Amino acid sequence: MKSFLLIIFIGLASNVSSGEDPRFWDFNNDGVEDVWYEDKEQKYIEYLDRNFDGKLDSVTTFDAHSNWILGSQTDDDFDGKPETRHFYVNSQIHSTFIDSNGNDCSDIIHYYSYQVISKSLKVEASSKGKGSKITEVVYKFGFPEFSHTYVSEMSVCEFYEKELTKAPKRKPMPKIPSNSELTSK
Ligand SMILES: [Ca+2]
Ligand SMILES: [Ca+2]
Ligand SMILES: [Ca+2]
Repeated sequence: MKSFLLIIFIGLASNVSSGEDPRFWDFNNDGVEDVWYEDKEQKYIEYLDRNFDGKLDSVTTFDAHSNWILGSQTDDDFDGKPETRHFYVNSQIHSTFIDSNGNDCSDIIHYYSYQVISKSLKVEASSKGKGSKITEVVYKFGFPEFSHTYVSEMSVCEFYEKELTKAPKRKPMPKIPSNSELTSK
């Protein structure tokens, strides 16, 4: 681990001295870029290949002025398809919505309190063909403290849509004028 950090540090030092921000990195030195960045108006996007298989598995949007995270999408089973969306408030993780079976309705949802996992919901279609079965897990110190199961009249997709209304809306921070903009007024 120490040598890995040292390599990163040397890499950072050499890039910083060239006077330009690095826009991509090859972490494992296999000649394939593992992270790169794209600049957009008021934000920038980080593209990441966490398991070095050459396939993108994490896309995160940052506010360009504060560097706060606005939102991210990940492929956490590394099958090449993103299924997990992460929502943030003030750059802190608020909730994670996972579509485990690829039907465009998240069926596993995690909620966080001050960056610590607090509650999980798993929604399954009822075996009776109508409604759904929900398993709720409550955590303490990131470890399950208790769980219970209940039934809902709502379908998996209806339940997901109701939970999605609780997710924070993504909005870029207001643009902070640069020193040159302020002095030119
Ligand atoms: Ca690489
Ligand atoms: Ca990957
Ligand atoms: Ca996936």
